[in-house]
Amino acid sequence: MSDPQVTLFSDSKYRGSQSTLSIGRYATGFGISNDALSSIKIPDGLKVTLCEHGNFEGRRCTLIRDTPHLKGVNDTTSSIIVERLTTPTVAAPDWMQYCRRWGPRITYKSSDVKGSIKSSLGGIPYADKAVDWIYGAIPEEAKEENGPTGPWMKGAWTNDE
Ligand SMILES: [Ca+2]
Repeated sequence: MSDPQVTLFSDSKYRGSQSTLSIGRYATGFGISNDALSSIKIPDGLKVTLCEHGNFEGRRCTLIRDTPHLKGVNDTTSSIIVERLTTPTVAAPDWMQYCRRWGPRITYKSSDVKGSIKSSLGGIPYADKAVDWIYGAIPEEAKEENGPTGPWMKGAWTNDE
């Protein structure tokens, strides 16, 4: 069997300059420019870890299949690990490809949220108290974008590169 390789592309949809990598650790360079990686082809059985900084530092994103748009981690990769998947590929669920916390992220200010609840209540008596009560009832997780969301789901990145 030939050595499986991943292919990196500087543009989305497998365009731009490209580079192929075998299994290994690429601490400082991987054939295309630093902070340029935009799409990647990954054959079955390989796992690719993209790292935000050189020497595998910074935040990481793990991918196990072809990814035409890196979205939240677009143009941020500075080092890469290519390794064999140790679990059967067929068992790998979609949520493997999540990359929350790296890339753009929206945080809502509690004062803004309260303000919009207040305006939707239209100035009823005791609105301030009602808003505090309603806001207090919202679970913490809902007040911030904290959950894992795959790059496919993320609409924040619209450009190709
Ligand atoms: Ca790019």
